[in-house]
Amino acid sequence: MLILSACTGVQSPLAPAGDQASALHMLLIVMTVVCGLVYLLVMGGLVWALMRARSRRRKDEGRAEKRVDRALHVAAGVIVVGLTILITASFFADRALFATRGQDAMAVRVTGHQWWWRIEYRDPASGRWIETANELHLPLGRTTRVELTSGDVIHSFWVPNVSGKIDMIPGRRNLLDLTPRRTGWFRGACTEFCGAQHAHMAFDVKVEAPADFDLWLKTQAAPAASGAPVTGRGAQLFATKCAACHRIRGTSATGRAGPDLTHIAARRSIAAGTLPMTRGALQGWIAQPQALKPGTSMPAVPLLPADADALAAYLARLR
Ligand code: HEC
Ligand SMILES: [Cu+2]
Repeated sequence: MLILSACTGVQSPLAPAGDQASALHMLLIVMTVVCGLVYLLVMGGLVWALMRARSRRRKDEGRAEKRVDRALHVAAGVIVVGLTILITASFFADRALFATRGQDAMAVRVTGHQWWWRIEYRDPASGRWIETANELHLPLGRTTRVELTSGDVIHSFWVPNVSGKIDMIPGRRNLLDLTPRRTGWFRGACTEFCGAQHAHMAFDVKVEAPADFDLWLKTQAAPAASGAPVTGRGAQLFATKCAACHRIRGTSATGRAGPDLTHIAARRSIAAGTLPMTRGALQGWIAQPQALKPGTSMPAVPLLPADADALAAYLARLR
């Protein structure tokens, strides 16, 4: 099972790609080795004792008692040494997790919702918050401080390759520092059972070079209108049927109940990692979200197939 869980490496604490995950990985190895050795020692001792007991039964009571005494001393020694190693390793791992806490870091807010992620970046230029959803971008080698909370029930935020996990609790702000050291796509997930579609509450994580990240953030900060035509049938339908829940900056759609769709087509997946980002998947999602993710807060809006297609075509242009 361990091998299977690590074989792709996009969602695995066994393939660390960040400072915090490396510290936890080291702790995991130390704990496995120490506990493994203790286990082997205990089992070996047991087998040895059974064999001795069988070969010389009740031969010499005094010597047997002495042997038991010696074995107990060895066991006590193993426990003291083992626990000292574990405590030391856990102390240093813990320090590594909070090593960046006093430093300046990029601020990102992530809010858990049943069953998607609202993600907001602080624009370094204007100080404004830029909203997106379900996809977290991180600049390589820089520390990002994620401020976590929830809009409904308790969720938990975990990107196993980059850092440890921490709960998202309504009315509380929890902080988690992420310092990635390897570029690429990773997968994050909700790790606190939060309702029927908990398993469909994942997000994509992209670690990229700082220059690429800055470019991405600039694109995200811009309204949709600057890059894509926001007129036509799809745009009209959106304004009447979807704008109450979704925002597309640069248009009249300002709803906040669902994900910000300003640059939806630039994302890698739809509905918190449920479907890949393609025009066909968009159309399927718009036509029947309840069939793909039963219980989701997005209702099935009655639409003609041609209308769902026009909406998908419109959204697919919002890069
Ligand atoms: C009652 C509010 C509501 C209405 C109306 C609504 N949506 Fe949604 N929408 C949501 C919510 C909530 C989600 C997140 C669902 C999830 O992932 O579980 C969502 C998700 C989406 C997504 C995926 C976004 C992402 O980041 O993955 C798309 C695309 C979308 N909606 C399009 C539409 C379109 C097009 C319409 C109009 C036909 C529409 N929605 C109407 C609430 C709504
Ligand atoms: Cu959740």
